[in-house]
Amino acid sequence: MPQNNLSAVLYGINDLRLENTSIEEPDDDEVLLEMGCVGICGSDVHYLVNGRIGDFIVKKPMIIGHESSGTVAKLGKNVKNLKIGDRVAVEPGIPCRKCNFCKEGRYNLCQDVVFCATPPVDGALRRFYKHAADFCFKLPDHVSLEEGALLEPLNVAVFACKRGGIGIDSTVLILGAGPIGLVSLLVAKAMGANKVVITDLIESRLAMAKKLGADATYLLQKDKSEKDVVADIHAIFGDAPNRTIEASGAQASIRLSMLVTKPGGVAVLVGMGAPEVQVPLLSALCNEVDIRGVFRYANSYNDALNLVASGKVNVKPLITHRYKLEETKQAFETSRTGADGAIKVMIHCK
Ligand code: NAD
Ligand code: 572
Ligand code: ZN
Repeated sequence: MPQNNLSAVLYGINDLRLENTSIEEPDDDEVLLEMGCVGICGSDVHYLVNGRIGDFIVKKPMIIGHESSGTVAKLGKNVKNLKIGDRVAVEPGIPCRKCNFCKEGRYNLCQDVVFCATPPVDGALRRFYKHAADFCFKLPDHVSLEEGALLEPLNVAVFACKRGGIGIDSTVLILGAGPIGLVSLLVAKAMGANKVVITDLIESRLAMAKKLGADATYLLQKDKSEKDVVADIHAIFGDAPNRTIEASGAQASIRLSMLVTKPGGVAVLVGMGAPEVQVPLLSALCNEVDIRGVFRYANSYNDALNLVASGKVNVKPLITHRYKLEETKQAFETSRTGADGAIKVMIHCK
């Protein structure tokens, strides 16, 4: 096995370095992976630009990347579910497995989760990376390593749509057409939603949404009143949407999710922006609009993989840019600036 373990190490604000790190030995229940693909997530860029997200601060060098896939290179002695050469998608958060949240299956709420590239935990953007074998999902031959990496954001969407109870009677508004809004669109359609409409401030993002199958798009204009925006969206649906997925984190959009959703409907909050926002809570209360938060995902990797493997969801068009591991800095620059209509930037580690 080659000894090179080129890794993308974040030292602090705007200080991302490519350097060799040691190849770790897998523990008994782990596998060593030769990494295939790592997608860049908005949170990776946020750590690079700001050195922190809320209380999670990059205080010591941290390997970045949590949307990943790879090929099994070595097996820990207890591993039964995988063999050398298997290609896998990596579920990046390992919960404690012991607390009540874990035991109840709501392991995304585990307070002791170890999540790739959330400080101080190292991530997966390197040539070799070890991971718990039961958080690796074997990819069928016809599912690529790129698709394997994209299963991570796809899981956020699967979980959000499940939280929203989306089905054939759903009329769905998605607020924000970034990667998370776009995968939510794909999953809502795959789960049978009757109509899916998506909004953004950026025309090119809506163009991608159209390409991915949105029934309609709505370009938000910042100077339009909230009341007029609600009326416009109701006109597009011919009614109010009974499900809304907020995927921008912007206050204006979180407010809209509560105002625009049909009485008795559900507003699913995925976007994370400011820790405190002003919202029309009384309106949500009086209209019995259920507000449901989403924190990452739990028990959804198999569902996300099945959606891709069955062809019900095609995530490939989301990838707008591809780079080699050696080009990581350029890859982050493309993702940060959104240059050239960048949506999902994918890094190939081999
Ligand atoms: P992104 O920044 O690429 O996309 C957000 C999109 O929202 C952009 O296209 C932007 O133009 C658009 N937008 C901004 N203001 C808007 C407004 N007022 N109305 C409509 N659209 C608006 O981010 P992303 O990677 O797609 O992630 C979306 C959000 O989801 C982020 O806040 C991210 O932190 C969050 N997120 C949360 C979880 C979770 O577990 N809850 C997981 C992943 C991502
Ligand atoms: O794919 C997982 C993921 N989670 C995001 C953002 C992007 N990608 N979250 C937003 C930030 N939070 S956090 O709680 N945190 C930094 C741990 O503020 C996690 C979920
Ligand atoms: Zn992410």
